[in-house]
Amino acid sequence: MKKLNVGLIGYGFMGRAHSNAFRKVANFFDLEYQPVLKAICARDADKVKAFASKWGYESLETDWRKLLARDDIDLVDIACPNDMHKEIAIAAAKAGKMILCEKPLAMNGPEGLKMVEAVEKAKVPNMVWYNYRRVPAVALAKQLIDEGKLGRIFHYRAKFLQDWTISKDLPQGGAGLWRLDVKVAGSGVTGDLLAHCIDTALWLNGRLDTVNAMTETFIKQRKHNLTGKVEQVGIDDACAFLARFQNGSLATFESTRYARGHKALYTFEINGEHASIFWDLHDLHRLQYFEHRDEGRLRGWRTIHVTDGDHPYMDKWWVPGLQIGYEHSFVHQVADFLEGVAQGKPASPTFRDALETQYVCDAVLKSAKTNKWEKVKK
Ligand code: SOE
Repeated sequence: MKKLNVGLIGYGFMGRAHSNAFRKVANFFDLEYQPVLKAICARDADKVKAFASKWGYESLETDWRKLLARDDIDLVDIACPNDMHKEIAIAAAKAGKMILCEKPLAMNGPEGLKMVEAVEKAKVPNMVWYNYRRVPAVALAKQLIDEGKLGRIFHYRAKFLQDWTISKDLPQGGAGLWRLDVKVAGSGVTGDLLAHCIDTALWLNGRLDTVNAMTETFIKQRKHNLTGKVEQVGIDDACAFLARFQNGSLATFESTRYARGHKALYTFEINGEHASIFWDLHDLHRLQYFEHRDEGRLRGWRTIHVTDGDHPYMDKWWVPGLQIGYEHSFVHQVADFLEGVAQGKPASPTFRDALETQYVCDAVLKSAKTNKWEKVKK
């Protein structure tokens, strides 16, 4: 196996999810390349040291520019807050590194476009961590749709519901809470949660043409962790939008961090001419499927336990019937990326694919302001 040296930037929740994937992938997949945890980089020297020792990184940096200047780093993984993505990605492309970037690609479309131009100019392999595409049940949904089992698609319905920001005493900004600070996150639930729903939707059902959205910020002011002052909240706490796909189907998307009782309820349902599909992140190893062409007396929603050897990715894990979970979607994504590197074929979503999601987010946020239908930039 050829070694591929990884330099990870950021050690939060996503830094852990990615590190775990790099460590496990070669144990389960037969690949030409094996990731090596070469260096971890973040600003806080003590924390970065602790992270390096816990996860087995060989070295550490506290300045990402130094990481990019190193000859022994092949791949840069950007897992730090959104406002840093653009600068690091462009510099990493110029340094000729392969780049993985945490979602969303950027703060907005124009930033994302510059990142796309940089990686395409440098011709470096690149991918964005929209991990839910790699949940076997979601990948199975993609197979069924591509095989034409659903026929013409009429409806797409997606939701991503959480409840962790309801308290008005929760501050904004700083480690762990930068998602509430618009200057760092770019937007609220639109870029953080709906971006996942949009990415999956574009993958499963094609391009989105137009959107009509509403957003709300329920708590207008919060103490900022870095300044210690009470400041305006600039993110969208909740967002719902209607959309039309290029294939003529109609869609509704909803996301909030104010749905008491829901921690990470990502669901989607697709209704086609012959069949329907429903998926739920809380039950991620199952796909619900309704087939109208079944014999009438037996017709009904069936629950497919997506754990058999002929289900996507499942032959790489245990024996049929034993399920896997959230962390494995990241392992699959690294496996696909490395396979792509070996074969010279980009693994999706590339930066360019993810730019499409960014453009949908931009149109959604614009529509919430103008109160009008907005076209998605192509
Ligand atoms: C937010 O709470 C969050 O962690 C997102 O940032 C992730 O992308 C999502 O997968 C789970 O929720």
